[in-house]
This record gives sequence, structure tokens and C-alpha cells, in this order.
Amino acid sequence: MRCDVITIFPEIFNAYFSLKIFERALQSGIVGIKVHNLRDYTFDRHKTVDDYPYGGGPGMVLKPEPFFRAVKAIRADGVETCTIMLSPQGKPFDQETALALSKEKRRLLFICGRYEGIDERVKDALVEREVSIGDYILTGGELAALVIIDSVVRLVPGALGDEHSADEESFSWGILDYPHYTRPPEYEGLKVPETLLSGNHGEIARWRRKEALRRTSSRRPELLKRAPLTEEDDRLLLEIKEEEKDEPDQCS
Ligand code: JAH
Repeated sequence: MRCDVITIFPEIFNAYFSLKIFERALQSGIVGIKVHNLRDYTFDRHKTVDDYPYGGGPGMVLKPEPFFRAVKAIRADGVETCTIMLSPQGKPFDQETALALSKEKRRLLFICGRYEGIDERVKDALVEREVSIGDYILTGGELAALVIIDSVVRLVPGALGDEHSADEESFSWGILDYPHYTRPPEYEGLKVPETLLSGNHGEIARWRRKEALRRTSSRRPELLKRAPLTEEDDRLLLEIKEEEKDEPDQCS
């Protein structure tokens, strides 16, 4: 998996990817991340990346020329590249998109904006996919690019060790996670559910699935319409509904 980034804040990426968990992936060559400073592609001695918006209004817009020069310089090695821009106007990012990107043979090139935006011609001429991580405004695209790269890299086989099981992840696909507990069995009067201490693996699996469905049904009911559910899941959801009649949900 090869990722390149164009940003005016390379430190943000270098700080994140120097974390221990990424060490192995980067050293082994399974993953390669190269961060490019947009300012290295400016012309003037002040290294100007922004200018006033045509038509007026508040804030500054990132100039097109440094992006064009940066993208051309990166693509000059002939490596097939998928150029991605982060913005609230993009297609909503989800786990399906993360999986598709993790299987992408081409290099991923992320273009990050700051200020009020990037000159539209950058998108028109250079960008293949515009992606949004959610309906909120960030100061810039850097955090969104990090979110995407993080979620993609962990899906690359062997990248982060292999501490996440593919079986578990496909089983829980599309619904919320079940509650997790570790020792001690009781802390400040708060008990670990009996079932988890029982050693009965069938019963534990059923309990976890039910609690995952309970959370999903209560907090994200729209997910249940898309998630791959079994007949056993339908039975568990009916049980949950019956239980709600006895003690209604206290959650907000
Ligand atoms: C904000 C440039 N969908 C998340 C997202 C992505 C990028 C930006 N905001 C939100 C952004 C200001 C300038 C990009």
C-alpha cells in the first residue's frame, strides 16, 4: 500500500506515522507513506500558497499552481496514481470504501486543503475522488486524510501485525461492537456479566451477538437495514424487543 500526501502541515502526518504501531508496516515495506510539503512547490521567495478569493468574501483560497506542480512532480515517476481530495463536498467515507482502497493497486495521493478551500481547478484537473469523513467542518483536510489512511492501512494484510481477526470483522460487519470487559470481575461494585465468566463459548458468542444487536437497534437502527443478519439474529432481536417491554431503554 503506497500513500502520498500533499499538505502545508507535514508535521501532523510525520507525528502520527512515527507511532510504534506503524513502525513495522513502514519498515517492512508493506506500507509506504510519503508526505510532501506544498510550500516546496511554490515559486516566490515568500513561499505563498494562498490568495484572496475572486468575487470577494472572507478567508483565503489555496492557489492552484503549487498543487499542479506538486502532483506533476509526484506522478513523474510513472506510478499509477489515484488522486483523492478530502472535503465536506465529497462522497461519504465508510468501511466499504476503506476496504476498496486497501485493495487498490495504484498509489493513493491525498490532497489536503486549509483555509476556506482549494481553487476548484485543482479538483477539476487533478482529482479522481472527493471524499468526506462526515458532516462537520474541519480546519483542513489533514485530519480527514489521516482518518482515511489509518482505516485503510489497518486492512492491508500483515500491515499492523494481525491482531484483528478477519473472521471476527466479517462476522460483525455492519453492526456495532459488543461490550468488552477484562479483570477484575468486580470493580467498585460494577460486575462483569456472568456469561463472560462461564467458560461456555457457545453461550458467550450468543451473548455478544445479542448485545451488539441491542446497541445497534437502540443507537443506530438504520444500520440493521443494511447489515447481513441471520435467522438467529432475528430471534435475538425479538428477544430484545420483549425485554424492552419489561424495562424500557434508559439510554439517551
Ligand atoms: C475544511 C479544507 N469531511 C471532512 C472534512 C474534510 C475537509 C475539510 N473539512 C471537513 C476542510 C477546511 C478547508 C478542508
